[in-house]
Amino acid sequence: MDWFTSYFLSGKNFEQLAPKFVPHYPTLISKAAGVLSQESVERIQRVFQEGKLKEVVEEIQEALQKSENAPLDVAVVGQSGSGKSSFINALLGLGHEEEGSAHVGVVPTTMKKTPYQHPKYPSVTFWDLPGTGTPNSLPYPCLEIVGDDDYDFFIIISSSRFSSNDALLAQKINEKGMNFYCVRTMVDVELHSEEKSKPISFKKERVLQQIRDDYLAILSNIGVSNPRVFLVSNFHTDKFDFPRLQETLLQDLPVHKRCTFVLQLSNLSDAFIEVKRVILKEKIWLNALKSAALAFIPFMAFFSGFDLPKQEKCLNLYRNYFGLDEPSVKEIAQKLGTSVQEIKSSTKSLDFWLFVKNDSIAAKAMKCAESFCSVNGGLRSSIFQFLKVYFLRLKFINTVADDVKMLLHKTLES
Ligand SMILES: Nc1nc2c(ncn2[C@@H]2O[C@H](COP(=O)(O)OP(=O)(O)OP(=O)(O)O)[C@@H](O)[C@H]2O)c(=O)[nH]1
Ligand SMILES: [Mg+2]
Repeated sequence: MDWFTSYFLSGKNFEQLAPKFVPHYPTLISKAAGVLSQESVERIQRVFQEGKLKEVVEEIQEALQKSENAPLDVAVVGQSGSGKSSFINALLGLGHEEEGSAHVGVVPTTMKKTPYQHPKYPSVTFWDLPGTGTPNSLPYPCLEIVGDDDYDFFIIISSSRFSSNDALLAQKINEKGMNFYCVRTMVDVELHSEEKSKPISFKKERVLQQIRDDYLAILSNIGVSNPRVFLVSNFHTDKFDFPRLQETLLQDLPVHKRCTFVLQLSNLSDAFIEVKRVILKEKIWLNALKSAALAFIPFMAFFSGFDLPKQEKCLNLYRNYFGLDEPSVKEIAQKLGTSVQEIKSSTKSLDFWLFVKNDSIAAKAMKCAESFCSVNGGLRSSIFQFLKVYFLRLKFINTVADDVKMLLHKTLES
C-alpha cells in the first residue's frame, strides 16, 4: 500500500498530510493517463486541509463515476473508398465479417451516417460518415458532415494523395476549433507498389517520410497550426503509426474520457497493456483512499465486507478489460492453434480459486492491519478485510496484465 493511504489509515494528522496530496498523485499514474483532473486533485487537497473528509469522498466518487460513464463519439470522414469503415473495424478490433462490424466494400458502401458502438464499451461510438467525391456524394459534404454534431474529434481518412475535399474538410473542422487527425490508410499497398516499381532504390522509411512530409506541407498551407498525420494499414494495426495514433488520441482527450478510451484499446503492445494496468491500479487506489476517508467519518460505513462472488465478478471484469474473457480466450487459442485448456494451464488469472487460496494476501493484509491499528484499535477486523480486498484486486490486475502480455508475445511470435 502506498505511504499516503497507509498514513491516512493509521489515523495520523490529516492537516500534515494534506499538502502532500498534489505532489503525490502524479507518482501513482502513468504519463499517458490519470483519472483525476488537475482541478480535482487541487480540490481534494484543499478539502483535505480543511478536514472535510466527506467532501474528499464525494470528489473522488464523482471523478470515478465520470470516468466510468464518459461517452466518446468519434467521427470518421473522407473520400469514398479510402478505408473509413475498415479503419473503424480496426479500432473496434473486429473482422469485416464479424457481427457488429462496419460494412466494407469495393464499391461505394457507406451511404448514410452510421453509428458503430464498441462491442464491449457501449459508451464509445465511432460514426461512419458517407464518403465524399463520388457522383452520389452529398452536394455540400463539408457543411453536412462537419455539421453541428457533438463529436469528441474527427479522423480524416485518405488512401492516396490528400485531396481538395480532404483539405476542405480539414479547414472546416479547424475553423470550428475541433480536434482532428489525418490518417493515411493502405500504406501496405503503397509500399508494395513502390517496392515493385523501384526494387533497387526502394527504402521503406524514405517512402513513409515522403508521404508524411507531403501531408504536413498541405495542412500547414491551409492554416492548420499543429497538423497530426498518421500512416496506417487497417490490416496491420500493430504496425506503422497505428499504435502512435492511439497514444496521441489518449493524451489529447480530456481526463474524464481517457479511462473509457484506454479500456476499449485492444492489446496492441506492451505499452498499452501497461497503460491499462496503471489506470486500473489508480482506480483501486482512489477507492482505497475514499474508504480510508470514510473510516474517519462518524456513522459512515467504511467497508461493506469481503464477499467472494463480488471478488469473482471483479476478476472477470478485469479479464474483460484486458481481453481475457471466455470468447477472447477462445479466439487467442484459435490464433495460436492450440486448445482453450492449454491456454488456461499456461496462465494464472483464469482460475479464481487459485487467488483465493493464496495465503500470502491474507498474511500481508494482517501485517498491514496490525501496524495501522496500533493507533486505531477498534477498526482492526474491518481494516484487515478491507486490505485483503485491496491486495487481492492488485494481484488480479497484475496477474491478468502479465498473462495477457505473455499471450501477446506468443501471438506475435507465431
Ligand atoms: N490493403 C489495404 N486495403 C484496405 C485498407 N483499408 C481498406 N482497404 C480496402 O479498401 C476497400 C474500401 O474500404 P472501405 O472501408 O469500405 O472504404 P470506405 O471509405 O468505408 O468506403 P465508402 O463506404 O464507400 O465510402 C475495401 O476493399 C477494403 O478491404 C488498408 O489499410 N490496406
Ligand atoms: Mg464505408
